[in-house]
Amino acid sequence: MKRLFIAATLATLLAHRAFGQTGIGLADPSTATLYLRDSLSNGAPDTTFSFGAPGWTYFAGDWNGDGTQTIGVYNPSTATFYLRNSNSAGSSDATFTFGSPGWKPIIGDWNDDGTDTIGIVDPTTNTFYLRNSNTAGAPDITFTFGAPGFTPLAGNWDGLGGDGIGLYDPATGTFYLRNSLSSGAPDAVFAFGAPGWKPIPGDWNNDGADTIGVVDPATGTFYLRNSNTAGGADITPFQFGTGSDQPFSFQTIPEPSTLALLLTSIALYGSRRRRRTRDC
Ligand SMILES: [Ca+2]
Ligand SMILES: [Ca+2]
Ligand SMILES: [Ca+2]
Ligand SMILES: [Ca+2]
Repeated sequence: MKRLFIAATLATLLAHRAFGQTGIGLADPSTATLYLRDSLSNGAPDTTFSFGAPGWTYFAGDWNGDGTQTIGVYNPSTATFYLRNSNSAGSSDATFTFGSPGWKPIIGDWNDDGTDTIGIVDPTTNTFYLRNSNTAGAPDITFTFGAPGFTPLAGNWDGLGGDGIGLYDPATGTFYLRNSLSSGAPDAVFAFGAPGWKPIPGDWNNDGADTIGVVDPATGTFYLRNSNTAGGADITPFQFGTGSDQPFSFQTIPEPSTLALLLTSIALYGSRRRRRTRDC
């Protein structure tokens, strides 16, 4: 009975785990200023700070595996990554080169160990070079995917294992998502948004699966969807920034681990038993 109750509670918690929180960030490429908002709605930034330099490429990742994602930046002229473990101004906690000047950075948990690490895409050949450590060194995974000219993406599209990769064609607003870190056909192909809009993947409903979003650069309006299919926005479209900034998502409150969920279900069982004992 006890085991059954814990299993049922754990299954319910896992199926509806909406405990974490995903925020959105904008980097102003002209001033190297970051604007972070903790909720997916209209409003002012919750955090504003400077990091990096004008013209660099911004993203967020969980560099230290503590469940929250913080800022990183890539200098495309020197192929240098600068990663920081808090969302504040200050020096980088890790600085190293990876790839070649002009290549495009992507971030993901390639080996599903809870820590996000770096990747780089050669835009002339669409070769992906992924590394499982945030240090200089040889890539751990190398493959080609898609056609040059597309924007590379990463995310846990199926909510299983680690992150997969993707491409966004800005000319047509089409996403090409693949769950495996290898060459091959995409697992999902669909259009979302309009040509010229900016892609922003994220786990908007905190269920462990990353899904797509787009930003209209003319208005700064975010359209976020909870499944990797064509359709409308699931979250009421909201405006943040001017549309000229670089958008990215970040986990601001971590999702609980399966162990934490198990402990919660045991605690719930204990409190239910105590209640029943009192009622008798
Ligand atoms: Ca972290
Ligand atoms: Ca990892
Ligand atoms: Ca996956
Ligand atoms: Ca999700």
